[in-house]
Amino acid sequence: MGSPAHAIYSSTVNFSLQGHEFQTQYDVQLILNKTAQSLLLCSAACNQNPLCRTFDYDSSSRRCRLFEADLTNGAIIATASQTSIVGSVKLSASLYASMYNRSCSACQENRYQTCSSTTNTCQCPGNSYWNGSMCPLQLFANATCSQIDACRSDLNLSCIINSYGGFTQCLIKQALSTITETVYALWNTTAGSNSNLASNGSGIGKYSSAHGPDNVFDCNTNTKYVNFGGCNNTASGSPTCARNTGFYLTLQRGASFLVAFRLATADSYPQRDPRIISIEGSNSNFTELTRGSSWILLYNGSCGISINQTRKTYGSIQWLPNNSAWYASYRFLVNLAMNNGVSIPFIQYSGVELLGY
Ligand SMILES: [Ca+2]
Repeated sequence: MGSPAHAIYSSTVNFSLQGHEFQTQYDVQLILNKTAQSLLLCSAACNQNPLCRTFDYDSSSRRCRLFEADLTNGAIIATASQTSIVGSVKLSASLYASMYNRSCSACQENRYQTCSSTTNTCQCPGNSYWNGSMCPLQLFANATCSQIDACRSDLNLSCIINSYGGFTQCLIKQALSTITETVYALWNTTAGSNSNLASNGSGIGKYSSAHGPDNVFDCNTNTKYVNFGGCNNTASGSPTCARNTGFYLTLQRGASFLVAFRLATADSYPQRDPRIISIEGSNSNFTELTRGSSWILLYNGSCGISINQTRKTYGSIQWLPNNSAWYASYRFLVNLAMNNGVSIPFIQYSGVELLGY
């Protein structure tokens, strides 16, 4: 065999002692489970699949299993069958160095790197990442990671700074709220200012008794949150009714890393939809959450709802710029509605989805 970097679909394999099989940490890492007539054919099947890093073969049952895992997230274990053996594809930096990021001709018919059709360069194969010298396997949920692409992107995992900021972890983006959050309604409140709690009823400083803040996180666009804010005429309203209203909550799941959000419209007039909103975060004690100084501004801008958007549907996802901190509490305020000078009696929305880690 010539220089490994130029070898065509070749690999070197280390074999275990007889009486061993391979055990993956994650079931998804089993690529193939079939029968093969010989160890050589099973070994060849692994070699031909760039994802295969380990295989095991039992010459009695002829079971041939190919795995994406290696010894970083799998183990060679003893088994009752003395005819079972494990093969591990031998990997070293020299196999990767001569081709990474080069034109695809450098990795043609090579199992260690694949040609990216978008950049026409040699890149790490699926579920692995370039760490500067090799293509180690991407990591699974909660694993410690040190670079942005080190986590299994096919499982929606990203490498995120954890709540202590000391190391990073592979985490999955998800909705941060549950349907049983306790939500406090606000009026006459702007980012940085003290919170004014709204009570239920009709008119100034009230939210609708029938459409309270608990409807924001109930995952149901048929229910809405209606806040009258400073509006003293709940029938005809005014052009500025319900500006600077919203809510705050302390997430039941605890400190979370908010990266994006989206809002859903309610059932009636689109002029009553929110347009510009602010989001602040806090780790202060519950009793301090009414103080403006407890809150740190994370977002101020479009809420993602479009003009005359279809009723009871979500607007586009809005991303927070450069949020790098974890907060347990979030304050959400609507600064401006869609009314554009038209009188409205209140501001309404059917849901807010907070997305993060
Ligand atoms: Ca709702």
